[in-house]
Amino acid sequence: MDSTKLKQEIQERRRQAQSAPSESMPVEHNMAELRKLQPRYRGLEAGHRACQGCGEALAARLVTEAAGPDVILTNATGCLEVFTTPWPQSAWRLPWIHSLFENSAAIASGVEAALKAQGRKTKVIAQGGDGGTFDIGFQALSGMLERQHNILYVCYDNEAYMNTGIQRSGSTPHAAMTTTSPPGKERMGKRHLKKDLLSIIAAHHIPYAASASVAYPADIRRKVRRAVSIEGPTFLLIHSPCPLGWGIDSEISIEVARLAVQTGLFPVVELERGELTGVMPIRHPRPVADYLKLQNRFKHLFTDDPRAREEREHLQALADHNIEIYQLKGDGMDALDTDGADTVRRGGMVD
Ligand SMILES: Cc1ncc(C[n+]2csc(CCOP(=O)(O)OP(=O)(O)O)c2C)c(N)n1
Ligand code: SF4
Repeated sequence: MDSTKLKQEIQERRRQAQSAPSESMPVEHNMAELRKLQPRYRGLEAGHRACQGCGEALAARLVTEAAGPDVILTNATGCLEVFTTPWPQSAWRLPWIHSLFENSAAIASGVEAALKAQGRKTKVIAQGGDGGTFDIGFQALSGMLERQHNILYVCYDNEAYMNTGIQRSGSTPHAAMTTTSPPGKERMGKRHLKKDLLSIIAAHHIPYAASASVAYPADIRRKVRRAVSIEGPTFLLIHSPCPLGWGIDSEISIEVARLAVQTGLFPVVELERGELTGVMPIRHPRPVADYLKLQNRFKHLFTDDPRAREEREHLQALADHNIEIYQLKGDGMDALDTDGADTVRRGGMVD
């Protein structure tokens, strides 16, 4: 499907969704009823400075909403820190501590040890972007997991170092264009593969590690609640589109995130003590080209260059491989598969 057609399909779906009567929303606007549908608690307030359509901003709001107020956050530097805390302002409604790029997990470990010594049950959440997690903060993260600290680590994965100008990271997908992996004579975007971080994390035998996507908010909330209820180290990798770095319109950010899951390029899975225990099944797998075509970072894969087709086939093979190894293909209708899960009613306390 070409990208114009796909955009039209997305707009048509949105139009239908807006005109369809919803069981969960009263037809006449009753404010008391509407308030009941709102999240009970917000850890990240509106009015921060993220770009429109920023996946990271939405993901962080969902995480803090689900984790609840008795939480202390640490935050590796990166976009999330910069757009929420331009001194002297802060969009956080929780105790929140800045860390260096490389040591969010180390600071969280110290906070958790201090809370333990005081006999307090406050949960610690460490946060970082993919640069701060896959690459630069990985040593501190591995230590935190190995020492079994009672911490949830959340990685907001937008697949490049966005805050400093879109440099490639260990998480950038193969063939993507970034400012440090430009396509040209020598190569078609990033040469290397996206690091399989979740498997590396799972190899620490921690109680719970999972992936999620901003396209599926109820799934994120469920996984956060699960993770914070566990005593011990847990890890959540949230696929979070960056309109600026991916070269997409802000308004299709969520649709693009959903396509990453529906193509198999970003598998949504759960692992307990290293064993695969859950997946979000894909009801109708989509070709990777539907996902790639919407993004400028892959536009060189749709030229006459013979390497372009080869790279597209390579990416399709990677998606097919994910579908096979995680057994992602759904057998039929499933309320929690890639077509059903995002229709779960919105609002912090009702899923
Ligand atoms: C040791 C170190 N190297 C580099 C930097 C500069 N730096 C700050 S934020 C950042 C990029 C952050 O990327 P990522 O973690 O992926 O988060 P994003 O901004 O994409 O959300 C870099 C390179 C730094 N602060 N410290
Ligand atoms: S550059 Fe990307 S990650 Fe950073 S605030 Fe904008 S959309 Fe979000």
